Amino acid sequence: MSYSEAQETYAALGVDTEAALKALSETPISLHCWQGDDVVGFESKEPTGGGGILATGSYPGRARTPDELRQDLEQAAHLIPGPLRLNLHAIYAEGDNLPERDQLEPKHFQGWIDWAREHGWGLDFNGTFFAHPKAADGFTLSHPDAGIREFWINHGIACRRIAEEMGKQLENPVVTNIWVPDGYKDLPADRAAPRRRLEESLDRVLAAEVDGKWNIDAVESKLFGIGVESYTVGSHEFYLAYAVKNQLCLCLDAGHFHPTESVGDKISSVLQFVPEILTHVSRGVRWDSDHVVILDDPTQAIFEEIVRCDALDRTHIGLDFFDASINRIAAWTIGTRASQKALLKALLEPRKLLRDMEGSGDYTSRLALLEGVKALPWGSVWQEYLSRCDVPSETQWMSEIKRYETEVLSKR
Ligand code: RNT
Ligand code: ZN
Repeated sequence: MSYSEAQETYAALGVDTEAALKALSETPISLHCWQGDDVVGFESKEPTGGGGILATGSYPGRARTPDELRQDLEQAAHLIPGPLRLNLHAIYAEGDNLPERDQLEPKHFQGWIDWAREHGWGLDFNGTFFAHPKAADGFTLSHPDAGIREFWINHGIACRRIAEEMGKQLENPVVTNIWVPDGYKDLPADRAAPRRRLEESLDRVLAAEVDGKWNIDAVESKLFGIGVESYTVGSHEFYLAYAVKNQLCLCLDAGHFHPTESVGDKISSVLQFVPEILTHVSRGVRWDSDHVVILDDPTQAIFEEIVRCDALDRTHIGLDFFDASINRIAAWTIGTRASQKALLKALLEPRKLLRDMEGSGDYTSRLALLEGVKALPWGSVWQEYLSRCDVPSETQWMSEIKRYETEVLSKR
């Protein structure tokens, strides 16, 4: 179906496809740098791992240097429509003599800042509270040892200052997300003490004066991780309460809840009490496996709820998956385009009609229409967007990946 026919079909349901395309084109997606190198970073040459974060697979072509990672991101950007941001972790600092993580400074990220400016991307940031000797026994900000806590507190502060400088230079605020792996493999005898220490440490990280105009603080909970099956200090309840109390941005990672929980359903609740949310769009298969995002029902529900809550301006959309068993640039492309398709479909929903049906108690029509919209020609609207953004269609972009694989990745 042509775009103009699709436009008419939607118009008959009260949906303006041009308004949907405009909203889509104004919504940046934050690409997570760590899909490009299996969450290794540039501190040392060898993958360090830890914190229960595990990229599995050995597909050739992993980016090993900042330049390789930037080259790969530029390739991905040719295949992804619309505005992008780059989500960096502290372990992606650049330089020959990098200091310890508590001493990192903006200058160690200047290469990224310059690259982002040149390409018109915004930046986001994360402290790296894993893959480090001081995280080896499974605790960081909630560690019983005050000295180790101090190290991680100073790391958190350093990261917020780096983010502030990134934001200032790019004139575009940076979301700094805090996720810590802290927890016990087996049943704790004291669940409260580590949580009290985590709160104290976070209070200290956030007490450091950083301009809220350029740095937005976010916190991310988790249900469990590998080796931390019985108890996670930073649970959902902990961070939800902490974010509400301190009016922080709350990060919702799609893989960090019980598999039968709907992350989409949480959005309207938390937005009532926190100023902003950050999504980590991800796909857990049986557990928090961080598979590449696809256009599935849980992903659709997340974007539907953001749009239904009219909360695009209070939502930072970030991705969080890492698959080392397939082409990493294709993984970025598949996951980002899937998120954008979900967003577009949400924007094309005949909201008014559905709400009128609901308001009048006609739940039969509501269900019929919710099911009916699945067969509407949203694919034609998506194709129109791809053409306008000068990005290859769904069946064409993989040939670019194959070419890049032959010309670049296979030579690494
Ligand atoms: C881990 C969290 C966290 C990380 C990244 C690398 O379970 O989801 O967001 O994936 O910070
Ligand atoms: Zn996450």
